[in-house]
Amino acid sequence: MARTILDKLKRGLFMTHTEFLEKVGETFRRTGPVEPVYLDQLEEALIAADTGVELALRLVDELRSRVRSGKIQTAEELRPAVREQLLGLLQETGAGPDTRPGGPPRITLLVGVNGTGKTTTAAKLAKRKKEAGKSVLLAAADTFRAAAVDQLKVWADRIGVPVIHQHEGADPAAVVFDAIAAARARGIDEVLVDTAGRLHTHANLMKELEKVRKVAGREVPGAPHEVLLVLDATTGSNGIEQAERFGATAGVDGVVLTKLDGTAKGGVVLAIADRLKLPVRWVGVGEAVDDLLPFSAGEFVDALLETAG
Ligand SMILES: Nc1nc2c(ncn2[C@@H]2O[C@H](COP(=O)(O)OP(=O)(O)OP(=O)(O)O)[C@@H](O)[C@H]2O)c(=O)[nH]1
Ligand SMILES: [Mg+2]
Repeated sequence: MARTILDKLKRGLFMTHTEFLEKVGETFRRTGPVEPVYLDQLEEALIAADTGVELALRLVDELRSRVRSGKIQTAEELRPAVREQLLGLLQETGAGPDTRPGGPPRITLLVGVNGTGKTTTAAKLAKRKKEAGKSVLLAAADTFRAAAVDQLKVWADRIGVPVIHQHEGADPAAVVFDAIAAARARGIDEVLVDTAGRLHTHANLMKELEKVRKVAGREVPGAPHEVLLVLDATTGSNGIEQAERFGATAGVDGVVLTKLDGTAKGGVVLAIADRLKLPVRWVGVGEAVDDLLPFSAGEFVDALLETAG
């Protein structure tokens, strides 16, 4: 398993040979006393990798002061120092899958703007949970487009889990209500709710999500137990802005970062931890149903730094 995430991440990170890899690699291959230019290069590389300017400056300033005070003396000490910084940042948010119990049924909402990978992730998660021995039900609460229900049905058939849906234009909260009733009747452990990424306006979408949350909470104490914001890693810092818009109203408490196979800008993981203070719980590394991996801070940082050669 550990190999899988490293290999897939590395494949993703290798796809585009960015400045990050060149510059960080260059810095980490240095030997002897630390020169100011090494740290400048590291700073540029972090910025180029979409960590966000503020974070890059903060991390490298901290290294600079350690160099000044003599705590870091040689270039060889830079890589472990950066590793420790990045790990610390990620671990603060409690990165990794959410293990808090809930339910039954335990309710998870998948939210996010259109096209980020909510429906695919709902299917991938359903398969993982099923394989972990849980009974799972999918709720098709994206009623905005008829195709959304069909897409979820195709996935559900493929992985062999039931899906609760209504007609196009139905009230998503009613779909969730039905799904919870069905889950109760069938003794299902987990309900995964796929939601719409786009409505006529952002305010409508937020209102709709709020209603879904309310209905879930009324039907099952403590629900929704998990609200996962699905973010597309290839959108870089735009994704962070989307997240800020979503987070406040939708009660998001974790992130699924999709399409990490299609970007060399893995730094967005760090930006999520720093700016949103949200844990990355899962990463999507491809379009197939098995291409969802539990996020591990250690594996991620190693993949990032190892790739930098
Ligand atoms: N390469 C790659 N593609 C992904 C990943 N996750 C999702 N996709 C693709 O992204 C596209 C959009 O995925 P959906 O799951 O339909 O996204 P959505 O958020 O449900 O979209 P809307 O319902 O329109 O808001 C599809 O072509 C997926 O196959 C991933 O981790 N890697
Ligand atoms: Mg969808």
